[in-house]
Amino acid sequence: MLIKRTRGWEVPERDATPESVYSRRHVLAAGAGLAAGAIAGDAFAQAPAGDDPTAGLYPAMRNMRYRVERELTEERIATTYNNFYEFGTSKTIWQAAQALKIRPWQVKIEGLVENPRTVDVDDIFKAMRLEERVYRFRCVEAWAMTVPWTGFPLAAFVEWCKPLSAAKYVQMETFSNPAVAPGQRATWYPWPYTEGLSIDEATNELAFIATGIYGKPVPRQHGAPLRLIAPWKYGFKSGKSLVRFVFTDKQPKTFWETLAEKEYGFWANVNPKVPHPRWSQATEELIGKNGQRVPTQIFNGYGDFVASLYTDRQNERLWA
Ligand SMILES: Nc1nc2c(c(=O)[nH]1)N[C@H]1C(S)=C(S)[C@@H](COP(=O)(O)O)O[C@H]1N2
Ligand SMILES: [Mo]
Repeated sequence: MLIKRTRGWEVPERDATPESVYSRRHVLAAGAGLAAGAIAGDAFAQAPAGDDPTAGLYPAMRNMRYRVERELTEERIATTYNNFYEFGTSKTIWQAAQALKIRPWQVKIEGLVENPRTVDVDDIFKAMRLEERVYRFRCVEAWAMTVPWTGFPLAAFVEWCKPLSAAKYVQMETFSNPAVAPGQRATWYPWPYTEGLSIDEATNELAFIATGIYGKPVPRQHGAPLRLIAPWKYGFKSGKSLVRFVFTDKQPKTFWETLAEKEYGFWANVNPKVPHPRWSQATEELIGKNGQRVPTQIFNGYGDFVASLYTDRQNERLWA
């Protein structure tokens, strides 16, 4: 990662090498694909972000507590290779996702909370302090990326929601609008996309609500205007474009669990030793690195932060 290191626990994002510079160097170093890269980059630059009223909040300060030994994934790779079934089942949904309207955007806070309410996403922005964190991200399909997310700790948001002590889980739901999301017209899927964490997971310092990426508002294909990032779990846990948080005493039934219970469980922590029923999880492909594979790490390398969450849950299916 080509960042100028300073002492202290945070550096302003403007001190980091701009991703565009980094990408160009990387392409040059690779000695191939410069023209194609430039064209893809230009196409990306035209993706609308100008209508986002939070644009002025970026870049936010980088929190250096979360260090990653890997190089950042190139922006044009991460932003054009996505899973967002609401817009189609291929990886190239980024253009289709531009149809999503991100204002007005209302968020419901429901269930076991002091005051169930509906808030405007911009009220959440007013209440939360944004920071940047570089995290590894691992899809259950055995590809991985390393990206700088901007957002706020889910723990701060949970506190703001004022859950009752009876709340043991937080369920998170994606928007529902088949008119703009053609994937939601496929009625065999259990829409809306639903995910969830236990309260102790949700208040672990790693759990993060991302509102930005690469020092800009998060584009629609990555889950604008706000999406979960739980970096120690397989990517499907990190629901996008969230509209509803339900605090509950029951483990929520999730989208992928409902579709294929034997393949995707509730806990879904990353583990190289527990294969998916149809493929190995021992290694992962770093996207945008010419097919380079590296060993998978338990808890995606975040065991120091999260392993203790599971010491009393050894009888559960923790790994996928
Ligand atoms: N609403 C919703 N959230 C979702 C998905 C989805 O299809 N719909 N896909 C998940 C999966 S499988 C992955 S790997 C990540 C991908 O995030 P990215 O496209 O921002 O890299 O989003 C997760 N969140
Ligand atoms: Mo995924």
